[in-house]
Amino acid sequence: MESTSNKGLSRRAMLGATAGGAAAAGALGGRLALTPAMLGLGAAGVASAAGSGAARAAGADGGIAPGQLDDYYGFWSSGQTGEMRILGIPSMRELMRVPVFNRCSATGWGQTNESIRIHQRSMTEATRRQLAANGKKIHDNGDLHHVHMSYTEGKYDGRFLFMNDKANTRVARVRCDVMKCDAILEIPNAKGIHGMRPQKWPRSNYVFCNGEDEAPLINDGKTMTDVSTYVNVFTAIDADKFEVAWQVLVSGNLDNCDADYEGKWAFATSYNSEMGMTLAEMTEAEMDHVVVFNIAEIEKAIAAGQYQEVNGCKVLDGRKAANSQFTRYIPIANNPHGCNMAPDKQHLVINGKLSPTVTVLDVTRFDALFASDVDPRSAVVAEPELGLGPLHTAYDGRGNAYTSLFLDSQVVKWNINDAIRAYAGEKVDPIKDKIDVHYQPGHLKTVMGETLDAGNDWLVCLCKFSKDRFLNVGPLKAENDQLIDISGDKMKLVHDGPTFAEPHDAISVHPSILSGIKSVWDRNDPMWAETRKQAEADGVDIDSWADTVIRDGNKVRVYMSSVAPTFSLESFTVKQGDEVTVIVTNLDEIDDLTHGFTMGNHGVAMEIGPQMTSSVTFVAGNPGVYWYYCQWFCHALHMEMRGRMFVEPKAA
Ligand code: RUQ
Ligand code: CUA
Ligand code: CA
Repeated sequence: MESTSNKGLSRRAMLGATAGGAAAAGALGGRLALTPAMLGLGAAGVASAAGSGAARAAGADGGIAPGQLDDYYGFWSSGQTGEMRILGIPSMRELMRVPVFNRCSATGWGQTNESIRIHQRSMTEATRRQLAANGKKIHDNGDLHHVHMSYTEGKYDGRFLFMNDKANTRVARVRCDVMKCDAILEIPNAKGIHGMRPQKWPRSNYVFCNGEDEAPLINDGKTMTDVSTYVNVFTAIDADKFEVAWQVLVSGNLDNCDADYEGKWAFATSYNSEMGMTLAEMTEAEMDHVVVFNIAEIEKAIAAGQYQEVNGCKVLDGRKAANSQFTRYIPIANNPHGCNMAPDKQHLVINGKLSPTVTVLDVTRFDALFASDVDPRSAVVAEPELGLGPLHTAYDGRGNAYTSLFLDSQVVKWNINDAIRAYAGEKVDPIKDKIDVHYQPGHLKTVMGETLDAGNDWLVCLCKFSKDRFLNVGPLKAENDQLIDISGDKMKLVHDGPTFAEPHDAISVHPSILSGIKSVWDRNDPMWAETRKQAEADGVDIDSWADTVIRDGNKVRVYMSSVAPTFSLESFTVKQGDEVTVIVTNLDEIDDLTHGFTMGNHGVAMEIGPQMTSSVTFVAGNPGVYWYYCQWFCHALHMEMRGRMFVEPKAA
C-alpha cells in the first residue's frame, strides 16, 4: 500500500480560509449566521410549547405562527415511499424525512457504506443471494405502514422508533437521539410484516410483528399449491438486541396488532381465518377472529426449550389444532382491521371494516379464557354500531374513542363506557359526534393517544383520498392528513395537509420526551465505527485534518475532511476501473452545518452532518476530469466547495 498526502490546501491555509469565509458568510447573511438562537426563535419556541393547543385552536395552522415551535412531534409513516417523516403538530408542517427502507438521493441512505452495513447486518443468506443475482446489495424499496415509539411503563420513553416494511418482511429501528435508522431486521419464516407494536409494559422488551401473508413454513417450492401447508407467523423481536426472540404459528392470517398495559397480552386481528386465496374465499365466513397471545406462557415454553428451530428462530405452535396455552381465538365479525388498546388499561377495540360495528373486549377477562373452557366471546363488553367501514380507533384522556369510517368518510366520536352500558341494555347513545373528513380515512391519532398520557387537544385523521381538496396535479393525487380540534364537545376541522404516498399511520410525542435529541453528532458515534476501524488500519486520523489517499491494489481509499467552504483535497487521482471509497469527515461543529459529497456523473451523493463521517464506494468511470462538490448549501462560498477527481486510463 502506498500513501500520498495533501494534494489540497495546507491545514493552516484551510483554517484561515474558513475563518475568513465564516465572517464573509455572516456579513452576507449566510446560513452560519442564521442560528435559531440568534433569531430569538429558541425562546419564542419554548414559550409556545408551554401553551395548550386547545387554548388557540383557531386558525389554519393550529394557531402556530411563523417562527413558533409546535406543541408535539408527529412521527409519520410513508407507506410505499419507505421513509419515516417528522411533522409538527398542530401546524402540520413537515420537518424532516428520515430514510429507512428507501434509497435517498439527498442523504445517500442505501448507498453509503454505513447505511448498507445497517441494511445487511441482519439480512438472511437467501435474500443476500437473491439480491446478488439481481446485481444488488440491498432492497431499495419498502412499504412502511406503522411507526411506534418505545415505551417504559405505558409511556413513551424517547429511546427508539420502530417501523415495519410490509414489502420485504422487515422491521427497522430509528435512534431518537439523531433520528437516523440504526438497525434493519429481516424476519425469517414470516411473510409481509404488517401490524407492528412495541410492548408497553414494563418496557418495550419486545416488538410484536404480524406476518400478513400465508406461505409454507418451509418455503422451498415443494408444497406451493398445497394450501394446507401454509402458515402465518407472529414474531416477537428482542427490541434491544434487535433479533427475533420467538415466533408463534397461528390459524388464519394476521393484520393489525397491539399490546396491553400490563405486559400480559399481545393481540392481532385476522381477516382471513378462512385461509382463502381469493377475495371470495377470504370474505366467506361470517366471523373471523382476534388472536390473543399469552406472553408468560410463551416465555415459559421458550425457556423450557419446547420450541422447534426454523431458520434460526424459536417457533411455537399456537394454531387452533395444537390446543396450546399460547393463544386464544375470539370470534369477531368478518374481516376486522384495526386493533387498538385504550389508555384506560382495560378495553381493546377491534374495528369491523365490513361490519358497521366495533367490538370492545375487556382484557381483564382474558385470564379466564386461558384458565377454563369459557366462551371466548365472554370477553366482549360492547359492540356499538358506528357507521360504515370502521378501520381504526383513537382515544382521548376523557374516556372517548374516535373511529375512522372509511366508507362514510367520517370520524365518529363515541364514549366507551356508554357503549358498555348500552350493550348491557341501558338506553344510552354512545355516539357523541360525527364529522365529515376528506376522504376515506384510515388511521387516525390523538396526541399521545397510544400511551397512558392520552391528550385532549388534537386528532389527526389520515385520509386516503384528497380528490377535489387541492389543485389538480394529475391522475396521482396527494393524500390528505386532516387536523381536528377535539378539545370541545364537537369536533372541528382546522387544517388540510396534503402528503405524498402514503402515510398509513402516525404518532405524536411531546417534545419533553425527546429532550435528548442532538444537533451535532458525537465523533465516536457507532454509525461509522467500522469506517473508523478501516481508517485506523490505514493510519489516518479522521478526527482531525485528513487528506490522505491510500492505494491498496485496485482499491483506493480517499480520506477528506470538510470545513465550510472547502474539502481538504482539491483533487485526487485514480485509474479507470478502480474501486474508490471516499471517506469524508465534517469537522464543522456548528448546528445545522451539513455538508455533502456528490461525485459528478457517477451517481454518488451523500450527507455529512456536523461532526459526522460518511463514506461511499464506487467504480471510477471513463478517463477524464470529474468534479465533486458539496450539494448541501452550507456557506456563502458553497458553490466553490468542490474539487476534481482525475481518472487516468488503465495501464495498457
Ligand atoms: S393499516 S388503514 Cu397498514 Cu395500519 Cu389500517
Ligand atoms: Cu459544504 Cu455546501
Ligand atoms: Ca374473512
